[in-house]
Amino acid sequence: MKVNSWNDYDPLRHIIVGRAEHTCIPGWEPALEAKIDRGSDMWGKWGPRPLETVEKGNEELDYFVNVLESRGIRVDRPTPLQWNQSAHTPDFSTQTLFGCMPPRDVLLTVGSEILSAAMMMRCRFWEYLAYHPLMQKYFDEDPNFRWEQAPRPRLTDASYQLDYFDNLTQTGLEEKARNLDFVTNEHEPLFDAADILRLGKDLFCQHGLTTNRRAMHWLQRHFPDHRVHSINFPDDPNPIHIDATFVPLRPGLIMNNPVRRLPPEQSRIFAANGWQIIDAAWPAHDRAPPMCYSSVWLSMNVLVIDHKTVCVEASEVNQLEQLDGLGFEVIPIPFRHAYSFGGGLHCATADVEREGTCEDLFPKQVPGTQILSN
Ligand code: DAV
Repeated sequence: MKVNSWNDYDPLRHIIVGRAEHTCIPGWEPALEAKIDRGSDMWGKWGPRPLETVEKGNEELDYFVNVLESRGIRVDRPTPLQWNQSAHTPDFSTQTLFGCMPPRDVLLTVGSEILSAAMMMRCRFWEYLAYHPLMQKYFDEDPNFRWEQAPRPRLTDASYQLDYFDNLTQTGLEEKARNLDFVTNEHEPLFDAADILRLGKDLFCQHGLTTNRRAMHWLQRHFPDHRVHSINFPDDPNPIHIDATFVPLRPGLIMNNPVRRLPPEQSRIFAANGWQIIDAAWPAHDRAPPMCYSSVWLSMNVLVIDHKTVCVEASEVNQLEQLDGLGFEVIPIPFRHAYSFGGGLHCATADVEREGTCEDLFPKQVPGTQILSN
């Protein structure tokens, strides 16, 4: 086996798929309202998710695994901890942990390296432990595998704006987000791996409430041969992860969420290098499933298997049709029950191996996005 993945579309050989066992709705912590707002059916609840929802989520995850394996892709699964336990560090305590679905949030694969992210939710601080048995195995089997960990954040109250949500209206939230003013601040490097779009030598990071600029500077020093970019989608009031917003489909083609467009000055680098940005299809559903943290735009959270094949949630008929029209073989995967655990088909996975090498896909650099220059 070999750890090697430089993007989200080269032919997939080996992947990790999450598991739903013991998953908890987190108790109160400073940034909780960013994940569970006051209108959510999870507001005020915390603790283990109902067993029947865990079973349904796992059935869909297992079906997804079978489809991937039937295509010759090797699939590994994490080892869930008992997430329904309190946890402590010298700096904070939590009532519960979270889960190991979705792996995409915590594991960032760049070439032969898998890096555990410095996540901003306290309940997710120990989540990387569910992947340790796999990391140990990869370390033993692949002499070139780099098993890495970003600086563990302290996540004291100083990392958050504790009054951020006080009397905050929807318009107020939209305005703050447009001004890049989020519940997390720049006190220490914080990032979720799912905010980082890997395109060969260039890493495009979404600046939002799960990833700050200090993390991008850390990533730039950690990956000195890459170019780290900061991008943002000003119309998204709740920027959590780039993979329901800006999704590469194959070399030269990206789909963008039509209600969260990349501003023109930030899209110049894509145009200058011959990349086309198209609007994603409209979601088939007008609301997310029960007890779900994410928006209806999980419709575009697809898993690309190679330049011609893509997995799409089975009921997302508009997205299926759009990708079919673009020449893809589309594999429908029922996944609405799994959504509630923290995301769609891309979120539910983390790359171990794809074919291909580190390509320079953006030889013409355009001022504006590179973290070192702004
Ligand atoms: O639109 O709720 C979900 C992304 C999950 N990784 C959204 C973003």
